[in-house]
Amino acid sequence: MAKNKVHINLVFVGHVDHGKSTTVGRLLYDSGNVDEQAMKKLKDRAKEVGKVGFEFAFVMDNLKEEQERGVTIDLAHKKFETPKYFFTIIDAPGHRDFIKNMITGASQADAGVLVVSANQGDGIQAQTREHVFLCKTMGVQQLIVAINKMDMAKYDEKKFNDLKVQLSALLKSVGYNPDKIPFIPIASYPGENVAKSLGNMPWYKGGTLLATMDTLVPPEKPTQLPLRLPIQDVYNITGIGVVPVGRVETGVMKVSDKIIVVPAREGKGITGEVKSIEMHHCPDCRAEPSFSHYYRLYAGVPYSHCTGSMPVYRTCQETESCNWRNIAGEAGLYQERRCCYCQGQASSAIGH
Ligand SMILES: Nc1nc2c(ncn2[C@@H]2O[C@H](COP(=O)(O)OP(=O)(O)O)[C@@H](O)[C@H]2O)c(=O)[nH]1
Ligand SMILES: [Mg+2]
Repeated sequence: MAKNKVHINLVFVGHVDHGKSTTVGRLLYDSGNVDEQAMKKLKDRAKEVGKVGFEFAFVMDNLKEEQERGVTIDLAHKKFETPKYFFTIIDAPGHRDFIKNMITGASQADAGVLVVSANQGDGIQAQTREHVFLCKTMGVQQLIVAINKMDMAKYDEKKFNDLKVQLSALLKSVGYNPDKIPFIPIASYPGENVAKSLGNMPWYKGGTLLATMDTLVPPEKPTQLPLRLPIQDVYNITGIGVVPVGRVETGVMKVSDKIIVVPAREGKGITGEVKSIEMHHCPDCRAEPSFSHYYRLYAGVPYSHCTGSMPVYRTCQETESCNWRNIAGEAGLYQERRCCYCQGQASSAIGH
């Protein structure tokens, strides 16, 4: 990865079928991150499973079930570079059945792109509302709104402006300042305004989605604070050992650091050592805040001490740094993001 560029985790959210995966796929394709050959294969695959038009979505929707159903189920992460930043793009599922995965995605993100379809009868839907609420709850500080499927709305300026007014009211109601949020009319299937402008909306004077991503403000990096690392998932890999996965929220973690995983099985914490760190499957020697969960830490800590059944919902046993409160939501209890890591993941790691 580009070490000289600031890293931003960017989650794509919004109601199912409004075009999140297609937008991400188009962004990757138009910027040269997916080659012609791979795109052709995805197009053939879409045809084969009776999902013509889903080829861009399939860039992110890799699971067999996702492709057959034409719906994102799990989170997908892709690295992506703009002239200014190094992004980890997180494609979240919009379907209400997979809201748990969307919450995990939002909890990893510094910024979000809310995708809303301008097609007749679409606009603000249940998961548009819910995702805006959850982004705010999970601490996603900045949003970009992409009003998609403008081709189906005949690239109509009025349609765009009407939706912008409605969305501004929704964003304001959960605590975002709509005046600071860029609204971009796009059509990701035909490729309008995602990475390139095709000239279908001469009334729109702003930048493409790609250009707007570079106007995001880099997240703060609280590296001076003690290490706090939410364990999002834990793998037990034969020949390697226990591999917790998570994102550093505060502090810095380096190879050979002694860490404590808390609360662990008995609630007393357990010590271990960082053997190696990885992000996007590349070895790294240092993990800092804002790096997404793709790095791995190999610690001498038994698997059973790291595992938590439901990452986002479990109760924190470390009270010292966790001043969190519960927020009731539709799918159960959502907790404020800064606490998710001390509890949800069963453990946080404290550097010494
Ligand atoms: N006409 C048109 N169709 C689109 C556009 N964006 C997405 N779609 C279609 O909408 C459907 C759902 O897209 P998908 O990316 O899977 O939506 P997601 O559930 O939000 O990820 C697919 O058939 C896409 O081809 C667009 O800008 N224009
Ligand atoms: Mg999708």
